[in-house]
Amino acid sequence: MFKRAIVRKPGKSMVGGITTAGLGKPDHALALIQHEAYVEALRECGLEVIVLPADERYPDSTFIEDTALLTPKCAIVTNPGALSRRGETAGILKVLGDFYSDIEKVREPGKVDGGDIMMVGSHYYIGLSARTNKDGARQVIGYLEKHGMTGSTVKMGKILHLKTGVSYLERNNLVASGLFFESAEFHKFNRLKIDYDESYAANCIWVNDKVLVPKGYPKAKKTIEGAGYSTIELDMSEFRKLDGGLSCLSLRF
Ligand code: CIR
Repeated sequence: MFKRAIVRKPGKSMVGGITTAGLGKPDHALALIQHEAYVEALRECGLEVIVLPADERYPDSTFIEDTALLTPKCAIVTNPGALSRRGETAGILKVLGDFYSDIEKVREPGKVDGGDIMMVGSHYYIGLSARTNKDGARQVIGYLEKHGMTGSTVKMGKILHLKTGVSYLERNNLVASGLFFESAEFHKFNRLKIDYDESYAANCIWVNDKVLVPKGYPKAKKTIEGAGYSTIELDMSEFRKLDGGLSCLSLRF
């Protein structure tokens, strides 16, 4: 069970965030409304939500998941793969001191985005993407082992982050789209398939036995509810324009 989440409000500078989506520029005012609904949903799941102010210096800083990995035993601050996002880690480092006595740090030449790390109990799958390299994964696995946990790497195709295509929903259930559904690595899980035309919904989050799903993906919602979860639908249109999904907007711990 999670007790808390850390989020960062989207700043006006988000219109200049990194994107490959081709969906146009996000509307900041609408993004703020969607972000508030997201925070409300986390509260509904019983979490205390720490809301950090917008940081206009970093257009992508609302995607706070990429800056750290928060485990029950230690926090690991990442070294984000995109140069324009490197400075985001200083902000999270300050906040984590209130909650963790053991804070580790990924260092050059290691690169890691938190969106590439999926927690399954005390094991962490780390996707090797354009944002996360082998050295970064090696450092994360070293820190995990130091604190009695484990990690392994996952090869990936052309997809932004590991959790863009696969999400663990506890109780052995894993939603997966595309190649991840076939991946031998994940055969041991009860795999819930997300169709290609709804692949954005493969990024969803389990929060204390509810699942937050993006609005507008009815087949995915039905599949997840069919596995026994109650869902909360959230409109993510403005974050999707920046390649961001539900998991990216918070650090849950
Ligand atoms: C980026 O490209 O870094 C942002 N525009 C989107 C980050 C999404 N984060 C995530 O999936 N964890």
